[in-house]
Amino acid sequence: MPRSNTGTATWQAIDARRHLHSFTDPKVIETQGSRIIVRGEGSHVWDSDGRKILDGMAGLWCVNIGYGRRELADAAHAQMTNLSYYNNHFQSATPQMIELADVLAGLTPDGIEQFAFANSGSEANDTVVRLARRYWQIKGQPAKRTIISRTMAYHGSTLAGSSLGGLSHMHAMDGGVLPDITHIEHPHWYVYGGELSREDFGLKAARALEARILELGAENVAAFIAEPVQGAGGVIDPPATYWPEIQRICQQYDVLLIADEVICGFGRTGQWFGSQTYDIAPDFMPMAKGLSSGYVPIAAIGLSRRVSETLGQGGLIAHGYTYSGHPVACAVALANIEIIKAEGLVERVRDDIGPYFTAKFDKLVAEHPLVGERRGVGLMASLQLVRDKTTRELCTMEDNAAIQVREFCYANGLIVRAVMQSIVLSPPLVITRDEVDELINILTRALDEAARKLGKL
Ligand code: PXG
Repeated sequence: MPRSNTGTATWQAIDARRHLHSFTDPKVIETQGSRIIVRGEGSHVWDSDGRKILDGMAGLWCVNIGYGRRELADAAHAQMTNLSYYNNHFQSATPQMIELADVLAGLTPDGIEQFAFANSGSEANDTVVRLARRYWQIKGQPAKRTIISRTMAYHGSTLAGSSLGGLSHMHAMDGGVLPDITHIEHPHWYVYGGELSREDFGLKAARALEARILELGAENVAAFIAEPVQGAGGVIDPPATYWPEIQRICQQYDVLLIADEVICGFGRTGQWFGSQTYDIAPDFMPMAKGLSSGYVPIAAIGLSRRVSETLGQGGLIAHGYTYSGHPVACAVALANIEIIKAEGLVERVRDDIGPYFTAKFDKLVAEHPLVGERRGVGLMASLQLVRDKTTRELCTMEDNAAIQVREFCYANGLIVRAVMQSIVLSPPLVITRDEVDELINILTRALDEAARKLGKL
């Protein structure tokens, strides 16, 4: 197709015929057409009709420094011109991967000593599964293979990633979950807490891990994997009691702890990593997205001292990808981290724009008849849509409120996600106060409209 052949209708027609989308029903593309995004700057993107849209999701939770930063383009250009590719297989390395590993060691919690590289969060989690099982083999306990995860978790879309995830529609897509992966309940107090206090429910949810370990036998359990705050499952931040209890259980039963930082990493929660926000000491820290602010694909996996020392004693690591530690991706990630540091974006989320954003959401919970709960921390947030605030009765799929809100927002220049009956937001960390006001304004109008349709306003 000639490149000059542009225009929304033409793109949509070719797209419908030639392109199988991710996480989309092809029939929707056929009947409604795709949304073609052509440009981005700061916290906004533009579509192929020239419409300016505030991106409340930072792409897919990843464009932490905002769109269109020249520094990253310059870093990629310089690296491609000097050394466009080399790998880390068979004893090789490039200065960029070495420097990035060293910089990451300075940002991650104490005890994270070494880094492996991959190209996506899914690949990072596949890598973790292989390395965790390898760890126990080297330790002489090859039966420790099972990975325990949680319902509503998202850990990727590869075979291991989708199995680690706890989303039933993903399991249904290809007929199930890989062997030696199992799920416990996730800690969503508002829905599952019943009469328990948030704190008591946090302990109960964590103790589901202990029960599952005892059921399987600790001698068969390799690791527990969890996002510090569940992201794609609807931004579910756990009660304060949850993580300390999980940590105790993992220690007591000698189960490796995997903190999936793919969304939480690089400032999203107001610290460099979610593990710092929740005082978690993981053995594996897969990270991606904000590592390059989505400018290029790259992922890394932080390894604790005991993991890196054990793997160091076990001979050949028979694992790796052609593009593990790609020098262009590493150079871009380094430039991205430079910007996050220079502009104090982590502190900005913690002390300034995060609290500003949260206060606006709290106001909606207090005042809006459709909003029952605010969840999240830093700049990842969600609003639970409810039929009844006092009984915590949720909106149903038939109410269709979340999708209505999402569609109203898009039609009025704002991208949000609808997850079950929640509205999810994860804007760029550079979003300004004026842009937060714009976001809240459109979102409030969308909520009003949905509430009117349900007869609640
Ligand atoms: N772990 C977590 C916690 C994630 O959020 C992945 C792993 C996989 O990363 P890759 O790079 O392989 O996509 C993710 C990705 C959504 C949505 O619907 C979320 C993600 C990806 C696509 C859609 O919110 N998260």
